[in-house]
Amino acid sequence: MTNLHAKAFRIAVAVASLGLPAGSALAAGTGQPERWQIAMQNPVTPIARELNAFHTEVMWLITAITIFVAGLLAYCIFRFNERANPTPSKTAHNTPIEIAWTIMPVLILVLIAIPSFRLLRNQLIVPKPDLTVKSIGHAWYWEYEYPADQGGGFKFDSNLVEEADLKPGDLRLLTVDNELVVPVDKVVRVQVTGADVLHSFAMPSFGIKMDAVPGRLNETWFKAEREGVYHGQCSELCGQRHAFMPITIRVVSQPDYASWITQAKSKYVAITPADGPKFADAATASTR
Ligand SMILES: [Cu+2]
Repeated sequence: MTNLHAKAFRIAVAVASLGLPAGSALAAGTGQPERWQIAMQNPVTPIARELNAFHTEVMWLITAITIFVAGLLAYCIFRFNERANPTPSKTAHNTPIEIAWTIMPVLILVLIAIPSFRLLRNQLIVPKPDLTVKSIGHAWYWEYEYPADQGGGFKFDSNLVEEADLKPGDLRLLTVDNELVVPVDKVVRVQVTGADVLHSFAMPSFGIKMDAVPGRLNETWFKAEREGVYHGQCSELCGQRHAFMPITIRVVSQPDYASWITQAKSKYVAITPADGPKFADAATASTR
């Protein structure tokens, strides 16, 4: 097979596997990108599932509209060109058609707006959180804080593992030294801010992306339904090492989370009062 054929074959396989459920183990495409991936990463949260479903619905709608418009265009080109139709009609108006082509697009937009607004609402209104973590974007790494009132009270930096230091199984440009660890099946509220410039906290498999803005506290949430290691990246062009500040979230069982918290408390730096009031109420946190 030539390279081109091999590429076409892989794309065909990717297309064929789109509708299939992912295996029990974390497959490629879940929590990390996959070679020749053309669709979104496999969803692991209810929001990501809803987001992917909405994306697919709109794709089908776009495809139908594109085929319809291309068909009309082709029909006009072949049916009404100068040779096929030497004496053109002088018709300038047709009220029923004009009403139809005004109302139809409006109806299509309403059809898109309903699931779109529902999704936005589900993304923006955070359910009662079981855990709050704070994520601070720095040039060029992420810092995470676990509040004391939830058994944490520590903070740590999360840096990219450079290519020379990767161990087998690590992912180039995605593996970090200190992961954000959260329990499975719990609502995790993530408060996001920036320390210096704009960053964006994004996790494709969770369907979340939230700007990290200096001087502003944004929030988003997720409820991961499967244990595993999930990778994302800073998604706001933030400077020279923008491509080198990945986000890794490890989702573990509740007992594993409890033992991690115990270890982390002795491993990481305690949050001191000098760090200032870091955890705002949901009411004061901005989601815009
Ligand atoms: Cu950044």
